[in-house]
Amino acid sequence: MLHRHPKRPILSRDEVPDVPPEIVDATSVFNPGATIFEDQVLLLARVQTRGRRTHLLVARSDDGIAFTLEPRLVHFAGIENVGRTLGETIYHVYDPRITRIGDDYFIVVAIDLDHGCRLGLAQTRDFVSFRFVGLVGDHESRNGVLLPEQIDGRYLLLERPNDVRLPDGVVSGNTIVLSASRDLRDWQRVGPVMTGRPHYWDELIGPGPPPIRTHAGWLLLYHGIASHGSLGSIYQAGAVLLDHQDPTRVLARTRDNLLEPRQLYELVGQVPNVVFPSGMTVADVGPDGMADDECLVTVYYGGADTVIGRATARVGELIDACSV
Ligand code: BMA
Repeated sequence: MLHRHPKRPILSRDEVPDVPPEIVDATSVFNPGATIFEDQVLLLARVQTRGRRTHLLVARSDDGIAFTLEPRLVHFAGIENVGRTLGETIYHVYDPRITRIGDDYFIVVAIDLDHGCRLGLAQTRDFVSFRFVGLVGDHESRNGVLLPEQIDGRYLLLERPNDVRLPDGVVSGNTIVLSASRDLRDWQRVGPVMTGRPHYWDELIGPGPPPIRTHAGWLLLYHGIASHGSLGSIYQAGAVLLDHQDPTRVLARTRDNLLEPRQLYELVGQVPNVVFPSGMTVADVGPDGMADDECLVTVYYGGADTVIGRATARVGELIDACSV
């Protein structure tokens, strides 16, 4: 359904530039945010070092296949205040989802702090300087993405609060919820959108890249986790259609996953058996932000927490897959 590009993966540690002393001989590059910027495909890639530190780097490409990573660490100006205010250390900032609204590019990230994981929001207009806007809500959460449109004057965010403690002690979540804000600072929970399906491929879930507007509703990719106890988990990708005016309403959802770990670089790596869709671009979207069936969706995903893969599908194919 999602067709992998023959250059597999499209980015790996071999292409990560050294940025000494922070990055030297990087371990991995994965889970990128993606957008179109100045007629290029731009990724915000998560780079992990041999010290298990995480940095975000910009990568650009003319064709969406051959990427060059810039030898510069992305810094969200003001993020240090979060640690100071909470009296906690910021350990990692990762898994960015980029949403364009007008001239602004908003980036939702996961932030690992002493007490757990929170969502943060940053903004840029040039991908050179970035401003930290604030934390999203006051609860533990991971995997958040802003919708590309305001509805009734409110910004909307799909997120996956971390409120399930797994038998191994890891805190995760099985429900995607919708939150709303008028100023991007004060967030209110609107309601649940969808939950994981126990015993199947998507027992635990989290939203992927920004949803796209189609005639059938918001088309959202999400990741689903099948847990196999001490043998670990399998991360896969699926899709769901949400009502345009009320995105808490699920209209249709893929029965099966659309992308699962099959290639060696998805099966083997730092965390085996992971495809993690975090970035997406859509070609030929209309001026009203609407993608028709023929529009090509390109997904940039993390493979085994080690590399970046790329897969494509037509909007119509993804809509059809939701309705099976
Ligand atoms: C999730 C996140 C992702 C990661 C995935 C698989 O909980 O931490 O960053 O890709 O696990 O390890």
